[in-house]
Amino acid sequence: MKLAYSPASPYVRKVMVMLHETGQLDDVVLVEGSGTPLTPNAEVVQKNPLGKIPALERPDGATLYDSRVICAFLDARAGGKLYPSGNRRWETLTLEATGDGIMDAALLMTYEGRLRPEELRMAAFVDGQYGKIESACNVLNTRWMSHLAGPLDMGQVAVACALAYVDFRHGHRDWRKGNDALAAWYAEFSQRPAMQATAPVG
Ligand code: 99T
Repeated sequence: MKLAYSPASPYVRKVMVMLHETGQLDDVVLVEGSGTPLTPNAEVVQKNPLGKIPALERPDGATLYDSRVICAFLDARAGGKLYPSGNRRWETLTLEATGDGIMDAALLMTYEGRLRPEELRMAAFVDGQYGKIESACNVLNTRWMSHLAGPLDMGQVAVACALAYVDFRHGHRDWRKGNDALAAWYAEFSQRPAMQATAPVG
């Protein structure tokens, strides 16, 4: 299988962690696929009309996107390891959506700073996006610690990849402040070999 990839993308990182944790790394060839809304990657657009990565081309030629679909596919292929059954499944999916939402807000902040000319940038928009991250971190810290402390699942992976991306692109914003339990969980989770092997670069 071919994975359209960038070492800076937290969405791609979710897929990479899934591949590491389920022993499927050797089944995938990585193909650089970076692009932005201003400079779309033509090869990626052929596979995913939205021009976004990750996109996973399967052996039969069909391409899967986005990261949630790819992770669900890879998990099923591995025999169902990182999406539990029962009630915990819905919690895991909600936690994954929370991690992805943090990524979405952080990526909009990145694009505002990198793609928009300085005179057109809107500080209130960036602050509004960071407000979503603060609010999500606060809820993770107060309501989700018991789930985060449980057996490995894709919700935890998404949250860890999201927090790492906030550090990577917006390190001057201190999401740890007032979120001691979340910060301690993240510090420990980041030590997993799959997380260490996929730290963002770019
Ligand atoms: O928006 C574009 O045109 C290109 N952007 C992307 O491909 C980003 C790369 S993160 N990926 C997504 O937005 C995927 C979102 C989707 N919902 C999913 O797969 O879950 C690049 C980060 C960086 O370089 O800072």
